[in-house]
Amino acid sequence: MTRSTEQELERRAKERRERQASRLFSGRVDFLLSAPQLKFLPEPIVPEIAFCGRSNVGKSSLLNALTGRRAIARASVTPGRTQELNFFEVGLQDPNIPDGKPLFRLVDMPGYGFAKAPVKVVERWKNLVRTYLRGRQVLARNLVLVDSRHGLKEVDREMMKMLDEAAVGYRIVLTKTDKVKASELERVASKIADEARKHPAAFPDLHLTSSEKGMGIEALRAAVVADALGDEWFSN
Ligand SMILES: Nc1nc2c(ncn2[C@@H]2O[C@H](COP(=O)(O)OP(=O)(O)OP(=O)(O)O)[C@@H](O)[C@H]2O)c(=O)[nH]1
Ligand SMILES: [Mg+2]
Repeated sequence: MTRSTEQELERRAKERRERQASRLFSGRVDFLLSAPQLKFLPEPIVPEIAFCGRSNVGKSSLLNALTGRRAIARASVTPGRTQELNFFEVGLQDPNIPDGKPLFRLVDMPGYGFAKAPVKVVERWKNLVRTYLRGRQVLARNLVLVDSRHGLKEVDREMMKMLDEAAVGYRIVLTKTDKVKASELERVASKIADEARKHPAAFPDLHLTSSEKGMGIEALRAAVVADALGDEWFSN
């Protein structure tokens, strides 16, 4: 097989996975519950994928973009709006049972690093997030969102360190790429990739996304489905 045929086959396989993942996200997606405290977490019965990142980085917007819903996760103009762990259910294990178990869940986490929040509130979030991330058996993957205009901040590094320690693998997702010039994006991305290589639990490849323009969304859908359900889920 020539190299170009091989590349062509790879490209088609990638597109097929993206189509299958997009079809899954265009099916059932439901808000399950909001957990302001640990005791309100749902039963850990299916894999979960968590979305972490600084306040206002675009977690809720990315969740809306992935699920193709305009406002399933409230996207806010007021930073610090998401103060609970919000759970969303995707897919159905048995299509004949409409209110049956989902295939997996997405978890919208409270944003960190919001300067105006009172210390007590910040401590409470930190504790909630830390305990969830360290102790959740069904947590399959984290997405650490980073604003492509700002790059990594100290709070992001703290979060990455905590995930390294908890040995929870994470993907770094650059958000709002529509807001920066291509050259600037390249510079920021390569700097973050260099730093990611030093973090044992970080994936080496970054995801470049724009919830606004839809960039990188299909590829991220395929990655999320693979993380939650394994490569076996994709049929040939
Ligand atoms: N231009 C652009 N704006 C975006 C994008 N994603 C999010 N935003 C904007 O950024 C702001 C914050 O987005 P959210 O999705 O609410 O951010 P969040 O991380 O959920 O914020 P908290 O819940 O407060 O932690 C909103 O005004 C969004 O419209 C994007 O891809 N491009
Ligand atoms: Mg939010």
